[in-house]
Amino acid sequence: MRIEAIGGNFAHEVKDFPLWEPVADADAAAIRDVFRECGVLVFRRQALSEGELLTFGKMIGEPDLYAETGWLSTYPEVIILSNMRGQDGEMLGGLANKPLTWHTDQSYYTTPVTGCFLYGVELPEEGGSTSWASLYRSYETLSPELAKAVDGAIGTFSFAARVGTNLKQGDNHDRAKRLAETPDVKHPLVNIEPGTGRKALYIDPNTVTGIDGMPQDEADDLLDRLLAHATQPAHVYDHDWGPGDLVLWDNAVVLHKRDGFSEKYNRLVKRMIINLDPSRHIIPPVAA
Ligand SMILES: O=C(O)CCC(=O)C(=O)O
Repeated sequence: MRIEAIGGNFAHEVKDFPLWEPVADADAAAIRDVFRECGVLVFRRQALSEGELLTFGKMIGEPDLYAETGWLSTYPEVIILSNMRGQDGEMLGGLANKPLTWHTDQSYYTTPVTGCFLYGVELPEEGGSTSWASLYRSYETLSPELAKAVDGAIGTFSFAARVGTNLKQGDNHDRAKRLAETPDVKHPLVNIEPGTGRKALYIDPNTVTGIDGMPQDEADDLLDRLLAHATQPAHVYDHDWGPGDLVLWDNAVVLHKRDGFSEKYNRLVKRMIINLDPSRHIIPPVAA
């Protein structure tokens, strides 16, 4: 096994490592260590059953269940993202072919499940790439002025803002229930990794609606500047998917986005969320 930074980027690739074979404890520990430091790990050209995906998830942390009950696959921990329909005409999974702008998952929960991976099964010829931006690098390269503005700042993270509160006719009961069950939550905009003391920015465009004690126009301006800084090319890894690629990331220390793709192509990826060890990873805390 070799673990290398991809093109000098923050993301790393684990090479020559078939995940369908039993993983030695020392290799598993090395993988967890690099993942903890860099936040995005790539394994290319794997051929994994859902049972093997679950075994991989358990090597990283504790796989968890999704709120989106309509996107489930065979194993309850595995969901499908796809624009394809099954033989019954129903969508096979979620998110279809639309572009997804920069975001981080579950920031609107009091205790986000931060580990996540995608496993590519069928990919479009064009489009559908996924990108990740390092929030460690972003914090470490902030100008003194931005660092001063963000250190100690508390943001409001809103599920309602993220999904839109206007329920339309045809929206299912699950969506109304989730909106009712998910009030706004406050998290610090800078979090500290418990083991190393390293700091990471924590922002989520379209979800952070304000900053405590700051007028709305100033907060909006600060959030825009932080996003522009965080997503500049030097902080971003773009993944051009091939079948069998597995990309693991930590939502507490990276943002991600996806390019849209034409409806004429099929795309199917499998996804799992994983609780990471809170003594070794940032779990965004609730701010008072
Ligand atoms: O489909 C992708 O590549 C990314 C999906 C995504 O952004 C998400 O599931 O949060």
